[in-house]
Amino acid sequence: MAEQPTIHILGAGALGSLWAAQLSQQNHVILLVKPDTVDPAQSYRSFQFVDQNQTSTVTLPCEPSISHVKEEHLIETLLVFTKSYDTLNAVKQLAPRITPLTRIVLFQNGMGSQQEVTNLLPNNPIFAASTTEGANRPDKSRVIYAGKGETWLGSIGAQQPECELKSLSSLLASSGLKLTRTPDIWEKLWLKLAINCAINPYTALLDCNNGELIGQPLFDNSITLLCHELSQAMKISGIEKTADELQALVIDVINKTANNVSSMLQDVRAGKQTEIEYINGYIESLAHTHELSMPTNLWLLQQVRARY
Ligand code: KPL
Repeated sequence: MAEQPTIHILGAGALGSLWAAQLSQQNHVILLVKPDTVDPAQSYRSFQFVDQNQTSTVTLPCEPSISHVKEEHLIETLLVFTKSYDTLNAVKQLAPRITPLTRIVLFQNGMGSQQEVTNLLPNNPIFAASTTEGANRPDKSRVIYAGKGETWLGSIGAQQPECELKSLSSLLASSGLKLTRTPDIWEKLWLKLAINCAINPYTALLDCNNGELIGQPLFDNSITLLCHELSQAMKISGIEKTADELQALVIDVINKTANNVSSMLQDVRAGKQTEIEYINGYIESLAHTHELSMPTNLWLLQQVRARY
């Protein structure tokens, strides 16, 4: 029997655990976890995986996410689900196990962490994924697959032959999750970024679900201005979307995710650091570099910085 491919997963939060559970049905999946949580005598992790009304127990081997010595076990495929602000350091800490052939897939929200990793490892095959899969982790022992979505995958690192992307996408598709290859992953990342810029900070400041934004004066009075700024930022980055198109997209996502608590509001409520610097913060750094003024975005950024 052919040996199963090995996939390492860094960042076993809700989304990382969803992919780990799904991929482990046909692959050898190893979780990379904080070293102080790996017991050398019992290096396995278990969690309950709830998919619709079915609950199963998933048990996976784990290894420390920090490596000081050149390991025998080099990493072939690394899926990274850490928060955007942790990603660069998390990848650096695995450096002794990463070779120029290690392929890395980044699932981060926002923008900036992708460039940080491609700058760190300019010769590696690096890919980014943009996903609408919904999962949550009410506690460490339970992962709930809350809403089926879709994932787009594309290359962002050193130029790769098309067969590399094909082979990676068939490996990831063995999860059973819906996966689409795209030659234009940056555009997908940018659209997701714009949506996150236009929903997440408002929900954090107003402490409300996505669907409750419409009708709030703060949102209603500034969303058009913000969409103009976001359209300008996208144009600088080579992506043409009018402010009207962006605003229609934002309203559509708000309606489709009306009952969602945005990831930023979830972080705020859990007392965790938010990803604001990789969302509205990225837009502000672009505005700064190009000597442009994007006052609505800057105001949202400053308010979130000041409050959380
Ligand atoms: O991606 C999201 C997030 O919460 O980060 C949206 C699209 C806003 C859905 O909640």
